[in-house]
Parts: sequence; C-alpha cells; structure tokens
Amino acid sequence: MDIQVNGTEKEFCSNPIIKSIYTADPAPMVYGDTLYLYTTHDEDKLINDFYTMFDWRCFSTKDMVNWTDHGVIFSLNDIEWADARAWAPQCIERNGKFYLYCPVHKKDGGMAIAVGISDSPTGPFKDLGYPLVDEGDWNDIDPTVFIDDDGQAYLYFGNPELRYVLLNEDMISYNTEIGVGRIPMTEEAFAKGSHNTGTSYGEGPWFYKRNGLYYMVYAAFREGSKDESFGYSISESPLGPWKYGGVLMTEEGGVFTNHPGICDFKGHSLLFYHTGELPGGSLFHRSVCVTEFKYNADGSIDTIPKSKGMYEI
Ligand code: FUB
Repeated sequence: MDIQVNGTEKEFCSNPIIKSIYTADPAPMVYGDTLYLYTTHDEDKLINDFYTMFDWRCFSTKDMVNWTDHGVIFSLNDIEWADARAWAPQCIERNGKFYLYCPVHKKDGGMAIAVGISDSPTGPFKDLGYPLVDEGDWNDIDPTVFIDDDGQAYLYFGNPELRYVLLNEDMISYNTEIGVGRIPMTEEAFAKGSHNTGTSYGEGPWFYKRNGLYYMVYAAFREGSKDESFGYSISESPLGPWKYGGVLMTEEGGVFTNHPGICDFKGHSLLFYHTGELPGGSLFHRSVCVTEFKYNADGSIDTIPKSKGMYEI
C-alpha cells in the first residue's frame, strides 16, 4: 500500500506483520543492514486447548515493509531431550556464530533453556545437546541475551522471578562459580503488581543498553490486572539495582500475554509485541506487530500506543 508521508509516497506495512501463520514472542536482531525477526509459532490446531508450539521462525527485512519468510529455523524435532513448548527465543551473534536461546519443556519434566547454534542468522540451528540452564523448576523460560562493551555476555530469564547467568565467551556455558543469580524482586525495581512476587514483573524480559543506561523491559501484571502489559526498569549497571521506569504498553493486545522485543534499526527505535488481532486470533493464536517510538532526553520512555503498522524506512 502506498501512503503520503510529508508529501512523499511511502510504502506501508500494516500490523500484524506476518499474516500467513500465527506468530508470537518477537525477538528482533539487527545484523548488517538487515533486521532479523525471530518468533514463536502458534499452531492452528490446539492440543488440550493450550499453547501448541513446535518450532521457531525467522523473517527478515531491510525496510520494515518487505519481509522475507525464512521458514522453520529450529524445532523441537532438533532437540532430542525436549518434547513441547517451543517458547520465546532470542538470537545473538558472536565471533561469526549465531546463538538462539529457547525455552522448552523437557521430556523428564520442567522447563529449561536450550541453545541452537548456526553459522547463519537464518539457520538451520543445531542443538547444543543438553540444557544450558536447568534449575529443575518452572522459572527457566524467556531468555534474553546481551553482550556488554567489555565482552561480558548476560542471559536473563524467568517467570515469576528475574534471574540471570553470566555467559562465558563461548556463549554455550556460564560462570558456574556464580551460578544462577537472582534479582531482588522489590517494588522499587518492578513496582507493586499482581504477579506471584507481589511486583508487576511477569515474564518475557528484554535486556539491552542504550546511551550508558541498562534497560529491562518485560511483560507485567499491574495491580488488579489479569492481562499482561509492558513495564520497564532502568539501571546504571548490568545486574542492577533496577529502578522501575513506568508502563511501556497497556493491556491492549486483546490476549492474556504480551512479549516485548526492542531494537534500533536505521535510526528508528522499534518495539515489537504481539496481539490477537489476526482473523481467528485468540489467547493461543497470536500475531507479531511493531511500532516506532522515541526516547525522552533523560532516557525514559512514555507509554507507547499500539500502532496500525510501519512506513518504509
Ligand atoms: O508464547 C509462550 C509464552 O507465552 C512465552 O514464553 C511467554 O513470554 C508468553 O508470551
């Protein structure tokens, strides 16, 4: 669709971005001049009326309007020790290799974090062969990964608690002397809320750094709300202390969950999220959307409204 923006004709891509299948849990990665978008995949046909998710997908774009579908890039079939719940992933590049961190349900019970490794951002990814993080409880979901300027890589994850490991340079092991670290779940860090810790932090953390400030954006349960919004917290160091920043997106997606993914691409700050707005959409049939936003001069972010889509950039 062509649209006039400031008198210039621009292509427009309407939300949801992917209209051929149901996708959720968006995780953007900018590599070179391309934005790669990793997503989960909600199957059309549900098993036991619950999230039915078997594989991870990748889509790419150079202009936010024209998207290439790279299909299935990693799946439960590639992970011998997992049997269900191909949940929210994130991908990162280090030393020419790509690492896709994925929560899965283990054959012997509980959730754990798998790592897929590839020479290409579009896979195929090969499983590490065993869980990277496996505490034997259900908290090990929704990994978010970031490499700081000093080379230290961090993997944060968790529902209902925000936990982390310090990844080694190989990106497939972590500092076991420190082990799994736990972020204090305080109201100062995450605001009073209605999730299990008494704070608003729910799940789906997204960790990054911008202009010297560390950001933790996450799916949140505000007081009295049963659906997920987005909240964010800020810190001057990678492991906190975190300070609650505010509501990033309200509970407007029309489904119980939401999941943030943030990046800067070609001079634009982008927030990816998911909603139930594709025809047939539901709690278990979600679709990935995107909107542009701006940071305030002090690094804070005002609440971001849902958008109709993106102009060509
Ligand atoms: O998509 C499955 C799970 O629902 C994700 O891991 C959570 O973040 C929520 O979106």
